[in-house]
Amino acid sequence: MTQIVTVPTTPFEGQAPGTSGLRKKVKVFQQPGYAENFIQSVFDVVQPEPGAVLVIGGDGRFHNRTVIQQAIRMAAANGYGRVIVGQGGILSTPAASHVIRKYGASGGLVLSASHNPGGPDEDFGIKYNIANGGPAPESVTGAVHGRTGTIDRWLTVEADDIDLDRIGEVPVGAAKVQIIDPVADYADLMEALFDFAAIRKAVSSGFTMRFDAMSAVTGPYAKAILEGRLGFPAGTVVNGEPLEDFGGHHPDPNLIHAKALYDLMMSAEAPDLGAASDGDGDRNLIIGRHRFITPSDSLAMLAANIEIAPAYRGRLSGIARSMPTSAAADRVAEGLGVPVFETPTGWKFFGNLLDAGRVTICGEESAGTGSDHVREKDGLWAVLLWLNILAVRGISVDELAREHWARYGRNYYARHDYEGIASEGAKALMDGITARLPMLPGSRFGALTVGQADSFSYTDPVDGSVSANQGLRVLFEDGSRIVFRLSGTGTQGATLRVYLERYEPPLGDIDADTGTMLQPQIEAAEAIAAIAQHTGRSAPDVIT
Ligand code: VG1
Ligand code: CO
Repeated sequence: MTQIVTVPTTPFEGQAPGTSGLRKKVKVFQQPGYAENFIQSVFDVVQPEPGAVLVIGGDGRFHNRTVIQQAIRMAAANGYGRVIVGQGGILSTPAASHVIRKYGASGGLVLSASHNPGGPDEDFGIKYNIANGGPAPESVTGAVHGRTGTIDRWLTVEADDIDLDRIGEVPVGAAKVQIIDPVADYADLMEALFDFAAIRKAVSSGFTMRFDAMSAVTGPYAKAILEGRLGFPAGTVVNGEPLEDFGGHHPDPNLIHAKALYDLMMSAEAPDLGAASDGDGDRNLIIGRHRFITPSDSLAMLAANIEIAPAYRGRLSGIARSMPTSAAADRVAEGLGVPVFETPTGWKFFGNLLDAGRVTICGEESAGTGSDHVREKDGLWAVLLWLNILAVRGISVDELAREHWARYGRNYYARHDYEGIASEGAKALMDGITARLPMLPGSRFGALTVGQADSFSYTDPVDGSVSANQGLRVLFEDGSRIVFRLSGTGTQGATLRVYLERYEPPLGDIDADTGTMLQPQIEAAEAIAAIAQHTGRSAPDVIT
């Protein structure tokens, strides 16, 4: 009988999971007992059945291995019978979701701060996923946060660190710890979903791509699938070695942090497809030769064509998007006669809809797309679906986009981020808009007249749970809109996100410059929110 060790502790302030788990600076996580308190709070809330299976993996960032070793001992002390860990402590977020589902685990710990930078002075994070493979819903994260406020002990066993790099099984306390190949199960799943033969044929006929793994977790996955199984030449995947500090970059696949890829795709040497993924492998960036596809458009275009992929033939049941995501997908849903759901930001809100079979594909404007194959967004999945569609249809990304807009019209879309602003200023800005909401309908801003203004509240159609205060919406009579939200993933100060959208019908101006098209909404946002005054910034830090 292994001795279970009870370690006394006291609560830490602020262990509230945000949009996607608890994210803090590494230095915060390095305080003795900090990670342990949070992990124990999770175990206290979910109360695993004796012998339950737990999956642990992360994006390989700095501090990953330290927390994994500790989490393994704690899992053993808390009654888990088997702990499945990705080799090297690696599991991309979608791969972790798949492994949880495939092996019937009761849940998993995903160690990641996603697109946030890594290293001793940067960010770390812990997220708990439930048995369906998806992020824990608010009922669980709320209870975990509550528990972190009263916790007075955590449990562990006396055991040495194990070799995370050797595949196989080792005992820790009374638990069996299984180190698995982090890529194989996921690669098999992808091969079961898509027409790899068609993609291979396109590759051998000269289809070219570049995949930028941004020195983050998708490198090994992309190499195994794109170069290994699909036959793209070696070197197609760049920055393919996961690094603890992502090479000092932000592993955020947008036009700022993946600028080298963007520049290539706009140049004369551009391959057919350019793609990238984020720190933990759940986001995707899609750029065709001379054609950037916004994530909102990507969701709509993938939904419109998803039935080309073998695993989705004849079974698109519905589409879900987060509220700030553009309504481009709604037009596809309308065209195809399937329902569309509008959820709050964060993948946890898609779980019930996916479990109930009410939607097949979902997405967010923040470069996240996914389907019912797992319960997380999935970067490589989106890239492979694009490849499958392009290979079968034999058209370019640009042609597909133009054809799509000519049929459905185009939702011009941009997100303006004001990062690391003072929390008081951010709060004052949001409070100011909230106070004005009842007066806004009927107000004019340039040529725009407000039709409706509210704070978005979501009632889950499956379990009836209500999530209020999920962003402030200003909807104009011409169908355009502005959404204001504060980020729930940042680790310093506050980040304001301003989402801007305007629709052009098929016969309208569908090939214009996005910034120009959104100028009236940008001016209205400033007039409504006094952004410059509250943030002290005259322009956004990042436009995506
Ligand atoms: C951001 C995105 C949101 C996404 C979340 C987690 O949240 O806006 O759409 O689900 O990150 O993505 P926020 O609260 O900062 O706006 V990931 O790839 O960081 O796990
Ligand atoms: Co991510």
